[in-house]
Parts: sequence; structure tokens; C-alpha cells
Amino acid sequence: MNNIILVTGATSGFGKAIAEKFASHGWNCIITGRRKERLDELSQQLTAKYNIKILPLHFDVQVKEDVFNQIQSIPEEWQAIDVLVNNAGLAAGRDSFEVGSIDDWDQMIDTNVKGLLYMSKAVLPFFIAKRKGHIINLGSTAGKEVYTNGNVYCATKFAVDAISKAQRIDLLPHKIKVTAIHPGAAETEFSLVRFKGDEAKAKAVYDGFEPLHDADIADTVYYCATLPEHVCVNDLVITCTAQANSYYTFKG
Ligand code: NDP
Ligand code: 8X3
Repeated sequence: MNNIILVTGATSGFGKAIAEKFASHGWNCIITGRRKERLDELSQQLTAKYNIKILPLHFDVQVKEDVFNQIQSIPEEWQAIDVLVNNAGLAAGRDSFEVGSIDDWDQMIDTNVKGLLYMSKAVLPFFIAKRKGHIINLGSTAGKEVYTNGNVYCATKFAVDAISKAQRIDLLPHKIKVTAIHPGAAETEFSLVRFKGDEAKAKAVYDGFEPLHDADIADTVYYCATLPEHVCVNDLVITCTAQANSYYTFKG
């Protein structure tokens, strides 16, 4: 019987690399995202390359009804989920507070905070039934220190930090592990999304240093997910060597 991981936001960046990492180690993967073609393509690639099964689920984590309908109708053989990775998320804009877009704020709060809450709540009955499970939440260094013009994005990642701490306490009686992983700058589609398709602006974020790669985060998630049953990494901050925290990155 293969282990099962559910990773949200598997159409790009960390989520895609996490799915590939676990698939390469024989895990069956439930992969989610809004871009159906990318989910189907990844599904075909991973099943062809590794001897595993993939269940692609196409939905928006902001839509509460869709989250619960999709998770509650997972076929029985897929319900024995071992690990939930709440990875789907984004930054929208990097503007000073007084000029920030309220639509951007809503999208970040609805995805990074409410989406993570809905997904956790929807999957928990499966974990509670077997008194075992592992929630891995993607926070950020932005959830440890607020930086200039990070305002609402930072607030959503502070919320991920707080929710992870709360889940860890409340879910203790159910023997559920909760790990929060807080990466620094990593070159994925993150900045392209943040700057709404402006490639030059997105690329400039990583000028002059080597940022984290998506595979670094996939390796870290895999490490945390495969520790012995009595061991849990609670809180992990990971940056590239050139970065100390949200403020200090050595470029050049
Ligand atoms: P990418 O933009 O490469 O990937 C984001 C993923 O999230 C995509 O698969 C996207 O899928 C999914 N997603 C976004 N919104 C939704 C939604 N409403 N419903 C469902 N899926 C959604 O970024 P990263 O891989 O870099 O980011 C992954 C996570 O890591 C995010 O939570 C981000 O905040 C966090 N992070 C990123 C860092 C970085 O520097 N890259 C550093 C620290 C944390 P689709 O568009 O198909 O729905
Ligand atoms: C992503 C890293 O520094 O752009 O969470 O906020 S940062």
C-alpha cells in the first residue's frame, strides 16, 4: 500500500516539485490547482515516469463549497491521506499600504489564509478517523518579519504561522503532526504572479544572488514528512545562503 500525499498548488513551483519528489519515492499523490491542463500534464508525466497513481483535483481553494465538495467526494481508496501540504498561495502586488489594491488584499487573504483553513478542515476528518496525519503549511520569512510594502502578504503569512501553532496545540489529542515551513526568496512563478506578468520586474528580484530552488523546498518537505512517527519538525525557516531574513540579502 503506497503512502498518499495531498499537495495544493501543484501546477507550479514548490507544489509541483513536492509532487515530483514524493512520486519519485513511490507515494501516490493528490494534486490540486486551478489550471486543469497543467494538472493533467503533470499527472501524465508522473504516472508515466514512476509506478504510482495520481488523482488530480481541479478547484480554487478560495471557494469554500468547492473545497468541501471536492475533498468529501475523494474515492475511498484515496481517503487514507498521510500528508496534507497547504502550499497554494500567492502575493499580489507589492505596494505601499495607502495605494494597495483591496482586490489584491482579498485574494491574498482568501487564498493564503481562508483556503488553508478550508483545506485543513476538509481533510481533518480523514486524519482524525485513523488518529494519524501530518499537516505541512507553507509560511514564509514574510511571516516572521514584516518588510516594506509587504503589508497584507506578510499579514497572511503571519496568520499561517499563528494557525500552524494553534493547529499543533489543538490537534495533539488526535496525534496529528503540524509543521510550518517558512522559505525565503525562491525563484518560481511567485514574483511573476506578484508583479502580474511583468517578467523584467519578476526577474530583478533574484538579480545578484542565487535564490532557493523549488527542489530545495521539496527536499525539505520530504525530510519533514518521513521522520519517525514520534518526531515532528514544528517550525522551520529556510533561506538561500545569501539571505539572512526578510531585510538582509547580500547581492553581488
Ligand atoms: P507559484 O506561483 O509558482 O505557485 C503557486 C501555486 O499556488 C500554483 O500551483 C497555483 O496554481 C496555486 N494557487 C494559487 N492560488 C490558488 C487558488 N486560489 N486555488 C488553488 N491553487 C492556487 O509560487 P510558489 O511555488 O513559489 O509558492 C507556493 C507557496 O510558497 C505560496 O504559499 C507562497 O506564498 C509560498 N512561498 C513562496 C516563496 C517564494 O519566494 N517563491 C517564499 C516563501 C513562501 P493555479 O494558479 O493553477 O491555481
Ligand atoms: C516569499 C518571500 O520575501 O518575497 O514569501 O516575501 S518574500
